[in-house]
Amino acid sequence: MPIQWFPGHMHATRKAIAERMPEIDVVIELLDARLPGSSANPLLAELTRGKPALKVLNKQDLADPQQTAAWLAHYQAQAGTRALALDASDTAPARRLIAACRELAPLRGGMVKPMRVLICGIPNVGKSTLVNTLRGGKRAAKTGDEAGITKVEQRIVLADDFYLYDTPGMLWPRIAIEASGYLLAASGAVGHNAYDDEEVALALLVQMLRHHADRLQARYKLGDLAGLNDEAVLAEIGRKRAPLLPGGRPHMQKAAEIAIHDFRSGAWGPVTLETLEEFKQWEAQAKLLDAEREARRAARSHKKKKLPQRGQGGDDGGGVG
Ligand SMILES: Nc1nc2c(ncn2[C@@H]2O[C@H](COP(=O)(O)OP(=O)(O)OP(=O)(O)O)[C@@H](O)[C@H]2O)c(=O)[nH]1
Ligand SMILES: [Mg+2]
Repeated sequence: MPIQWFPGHMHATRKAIAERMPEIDVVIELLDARLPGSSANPLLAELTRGKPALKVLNKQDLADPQQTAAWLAHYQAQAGTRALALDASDTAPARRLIAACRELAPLRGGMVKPMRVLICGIPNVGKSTLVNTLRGGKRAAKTGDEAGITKVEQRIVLADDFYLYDTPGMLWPRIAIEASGYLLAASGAVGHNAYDDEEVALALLVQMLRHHADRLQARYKLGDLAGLNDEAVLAEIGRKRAPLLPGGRPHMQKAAEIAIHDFRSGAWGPVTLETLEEFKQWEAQAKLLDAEREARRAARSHKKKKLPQRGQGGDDGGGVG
């Protein structure tokens, strides 16, 4: 089942960001470098349109450097946008963001016109970690490895003329690309009650088999990969890493939890789950499906309009004698 998660606190965040935008000079959107397309929030794109933008591919330490370079080039090419990759807990590179903000909004600065920077992105992507790093390691914002740690917008004063706004993680009301929903869940951006571990682990393994099959092979000592699909790999993980069920069957739920945990913790080594070309295809497919759905909806409502309405005269069957 496609994953959708847009609970009440995200409605509130959407409203809070919309209200804050008029006074924001630069928007820093954090993306997950392991899923640089799926973690880009279209709702944030809409809310922040027209503002100078800095795209940060965060968790670069967990991502494939070659893929990160390709995705950076893609985002750099967008108008009014700069992109860089980071490990949010690494101080020196994080501080480059401050210089980048000043370049993007050169007219801001000084006590009269302080720089106001909004930090936004999907849940669990590392926004608050980055804020703390920029504060020189002082824990200004609470962080944690689950979605929804930051509950309300928080203003952090970096310097007298430089303010940061840390915002709660936000997704969007309808995730049209099914694969993206699964990868977002795998990354920890989705509340646990909104997805099924096995479905997420299988989607994760599909992408791993496409792009980093050798890592799975090494981690789980899989032997020959030829002919192994996602389900077979998950079963193997279950056989190797979890107690077997009665009858010697692999425990697929446990295997799924192990796969997701290993991905999140970086136990597979640096991996990127989607290429730019692949993500563009997903987008095009989703658009097509949306257009088909819309056409069906229009046809249904057209048919409904043409059907004679009971009791409204003009037809044979509607009236009561
Ligand atoms: N490996 C790695 N882990 C990171 C990085 N940045 C953040 N994390 C971890 O990711 C988890 C989430 O970090 P937070 O800073 O709480 O994320 P957030 O975006 O503020 O999350 P919400 O407030 O829930 O939206 C924490 O366990 C961090 O330690 C990074 O660059 N690399
Ligand atoms: Mg946070």
